[in-house]
Amino acid sequence: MTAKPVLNRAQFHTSVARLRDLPASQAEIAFAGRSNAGKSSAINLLTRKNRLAYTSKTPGRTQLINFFELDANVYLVDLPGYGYAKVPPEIKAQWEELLSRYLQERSALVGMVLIMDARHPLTPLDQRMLDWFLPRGKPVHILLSKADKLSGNERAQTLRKVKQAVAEHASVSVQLFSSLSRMGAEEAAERIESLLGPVEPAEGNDVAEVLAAQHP
Ligand SMILES: Nc1nc2c(ncn2[C@@H]2O[C@H](COP(=O)(O)OP(=O)(O)O)[C@@H](O)[C@H]2O)c(=O)[nH]1
Ligand SMILES: [Mg+2]
Repeated sequence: MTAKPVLNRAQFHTSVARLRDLPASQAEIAFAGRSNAGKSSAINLLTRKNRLAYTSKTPGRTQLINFFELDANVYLVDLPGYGYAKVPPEIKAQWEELLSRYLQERSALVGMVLIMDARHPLTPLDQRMLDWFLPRGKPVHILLSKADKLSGNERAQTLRKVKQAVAEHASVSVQLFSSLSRMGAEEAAERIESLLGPVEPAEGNDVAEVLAAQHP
């Protein structure tokens, strides 16, 4: 059993393109979001590593699942961005297969951070990510990103609207966030660290691993 994982220990571990290449993991938290929503910027800010996740003005390039190790067998997972208009249908189909199966089946996945541009929250593809993951009953923490681009009034309205939209799901929490102004950074880091720790062995682990974790 590890101590509580800390985001600023993040180190690049591996990138995978196929589910069968996923690394062994005890617990992981996945960051998801539309291309250009500010996911890489959020990961960089929260881990306090400026170039950990690649930040780009050209959206939609990353089709890989990137693993950043926070602690032994504990990962922050950067999922491929979605919603990029110019993606061909076969790539969209691959995306759907990869993301839906990862979200529905990955036993080590303890929670999801969903990054949505506060100016365009809950797009149909964001909704699909929720539809895939919410049935598992595990926590989802929504970051309404680029909140610096909204006025104080707009921020309050957007937060209220999104909270209302997800109110029926007790496992979902929502906050305002800005990588530029660092608004909400501390709240987000605390929430994510608490989702990850103390780390319970993943269901579906080999019984030997579970016993080893309980009796090191
Ligand atoms: N104003 C503002 N711009 C941001 C913020 N976060 C990201 N951006 C910009 O939005 C663009 C996409 O950000 P990126 O982190 O690469 O998004 P990703 O595609 O979701 O990984 C970049 O030009 C960033 O500089 C933010 O909090 N505020
Ligand atoms: Mg990115």
